[in-house]
Amino acid sequence: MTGAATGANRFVVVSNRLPVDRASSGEGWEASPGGLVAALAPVLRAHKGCWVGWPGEVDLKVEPFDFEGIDLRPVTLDSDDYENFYEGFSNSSLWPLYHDLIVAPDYKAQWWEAYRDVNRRFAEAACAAAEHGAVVWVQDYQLQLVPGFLREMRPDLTIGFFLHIPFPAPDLFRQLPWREEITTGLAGCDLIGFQRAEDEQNFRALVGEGLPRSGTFPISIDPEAVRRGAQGDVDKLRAEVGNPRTLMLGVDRLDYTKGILQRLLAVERLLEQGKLSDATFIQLATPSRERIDSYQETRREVEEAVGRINGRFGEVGRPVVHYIHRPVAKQRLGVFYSAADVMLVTPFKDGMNLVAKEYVSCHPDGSGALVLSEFAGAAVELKQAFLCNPFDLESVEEAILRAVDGAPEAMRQMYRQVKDNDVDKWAASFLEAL
Ligand code: ADQ
Repeated sequence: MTGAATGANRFVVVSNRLPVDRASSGEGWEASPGGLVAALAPVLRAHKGCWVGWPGEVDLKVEPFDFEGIDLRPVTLDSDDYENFYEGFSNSSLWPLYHDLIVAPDYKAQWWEAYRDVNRRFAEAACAAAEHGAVVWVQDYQLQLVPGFLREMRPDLTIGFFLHIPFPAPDLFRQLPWREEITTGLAGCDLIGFQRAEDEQNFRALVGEGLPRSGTFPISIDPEAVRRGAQGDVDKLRAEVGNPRTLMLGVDRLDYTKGILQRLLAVERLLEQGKLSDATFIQLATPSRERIDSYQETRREVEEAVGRINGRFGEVGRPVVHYIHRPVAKQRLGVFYSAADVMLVTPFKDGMNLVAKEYVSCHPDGSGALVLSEFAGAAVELKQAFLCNPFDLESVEEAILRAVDGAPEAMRQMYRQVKDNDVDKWAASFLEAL
């Protein structure tokens, strides 16, 4: 299938979502919050680059357009694609499998076929954008077949792939009925990047040495940008929740991998035992993948626990848990991070977890404390956190109790870590290796 259309761009990023959302006014587009755009925008502008991805609304057909100097190439997904490729194979087969079966994956041939078709369309769109000899950087688990298709269609390209989520142990991966097709698809790239050395080892155990080359490139954030958002009124927020001695915070997509229920249960047990006094917990949980059963189940469990804990331990006008199930504006997140004495990041499994790094970046002065699951990729770099095992509630309780007293030196060390290893450095090191 060589001879596919050749475009005019020297650098092409391909990801499931374009880095823009429809403006809230309904007119035009606005940058979607996220470090990936911030990290790649300068490279894209400097190298006449473009971005291929889905604009985020089903059936939306949009012509390529320029957004702040970046050429965006929309790929249309219809409602069948959304159901089978996105909700189905990507998020009901691959997502649970790659997160070590926290819920059981479903494997359906119809989903797989949609995944293959949609991946082919993304590859075609990338080909149409890429000039001869261009560099194409494909992102994440939704697009693992794209490198293989690109290699077939356009042997002239240099192809990179980065996996944002964990790569499972070989024995788990082998469950996948289309395991050969996935590894063959990935093997189409020149360089594959992982968040942790363990993910890379899991992949190597399947494909052996040789091609493609691989590496570990832990993703990061732009700490300055997160802190700029922290300018709002921290004292006001604390006053709004009754000026507790300890303000605890959780910030997640509402996803079963994130261990939101487990941290609520740990807090509940501490309250039961009278070990946590004058503490308030704010949980921000942005809605996610809401049509999938396991997500609905997780939401029910979380909301039941919030209600129960407030019923048992709250007072009129003074709940113990404040729970927001709506997206919170990025600028406002910094205020929450800055105000929180203890940040609870307790995923069962997480590729990296940028929330942990965002929190640390709002505490350069050593204030605050981070409770962090040892199963988050971030635990490799943020070693000074209060590490815990979310499968063992006692370990979460202990970590919370220790965190209540603060950890100035640990916070300062982690701040330096994040500052010295920001998202620019991540992108630059991957692209240099490529
Ligand atoms: P996610 O699973 O989405 O990302 P995470 O890394 O924490 O998880 O990134 C979430 C982003 O969304 C953060 O920038 C955060 O600020 C924002 N966010 C989360 N909850 C929010 C809320 N309630 N309101 C507003 N904003 C919220 C996947 C992988 C991760 C990996 C990243 C990047 O699962 O392991 O770190 O990609 O590679």
